[in-house]
Amino acid sequence: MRTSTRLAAYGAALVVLASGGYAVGSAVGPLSSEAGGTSEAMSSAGADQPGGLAASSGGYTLTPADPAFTPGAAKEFAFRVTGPDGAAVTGFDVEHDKRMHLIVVRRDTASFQHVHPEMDPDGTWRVPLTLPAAGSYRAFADFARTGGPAITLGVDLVAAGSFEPVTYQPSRTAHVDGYTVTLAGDLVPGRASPVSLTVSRDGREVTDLQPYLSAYGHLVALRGGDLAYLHVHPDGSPGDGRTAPGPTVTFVAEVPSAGTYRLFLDFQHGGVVRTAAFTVPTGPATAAAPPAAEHAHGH
Ligand SMILES: [Cu+2]
Repeated sequence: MRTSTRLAAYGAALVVLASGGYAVGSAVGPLSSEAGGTSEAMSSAGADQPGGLAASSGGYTLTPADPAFTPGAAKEFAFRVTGPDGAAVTGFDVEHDKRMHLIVVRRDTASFQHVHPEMDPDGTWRVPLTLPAAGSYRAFADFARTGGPAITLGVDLVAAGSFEPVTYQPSRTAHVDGYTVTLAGDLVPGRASPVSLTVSRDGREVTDLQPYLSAYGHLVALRGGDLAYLHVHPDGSPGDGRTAPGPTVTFVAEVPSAGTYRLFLDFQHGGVVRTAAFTVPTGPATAAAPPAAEHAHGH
């Protein structure tokens, strides 16, 4: 009983957040103080507004065939993207090696998946997907229509059942499968901020990372509170003569507002893609962004 009460309370909070996110995405309704930064970012650079807050943006709409899952049970997840004319879009550009990137995160960010669906000729995308545990999830479709701008649309998925939301304290070190990944650099709101991630295993720096999605790492940043999805660009690419296969991979992130962000780094080594997760509060907006090579914090 206690669990279901907690779940109900958390669900109510999610509804508030979700509707707030929708208001931001569609630029209507009262804006909370937290949404102010987003509004500012929107008006100054509409194309750079955070993605993923709405199922529909710029005339494009993401529609899942069935958003309901059974926890732990694999199923084929299918969805379409319809365009301004209402028809399913079938022409997509390749970005980071793929025409469609699907990121699926539990709303508390305790679970993160990055998969690449395949498209049927009629524009239906399909991918095997398992929601590992009960909870409300956000699915982000990151794509560009042929010749069009990059767009990220988001929809909620659900795996029915009780769950306890996880909270995260700030952390710049991640441990995954015997690897340690440390993050250096500050996220400064409104400013292109270099972020460096250094990978080691058993105390030794890893210098033979393998390219994954045309880079030595793929980084996704999500804003705490509303899961705004932020594009993060790798600084350099394999084979450009200045980018080494580890131990350090550098990205440039521009976050739209102060807050705490969850960062997920996908990296490939030994033929396996692993994900390292970080929890990073933004640095003071008045401070100059430190060079990436400096360790801003002694963690
Ligand atoms: Cu992808």
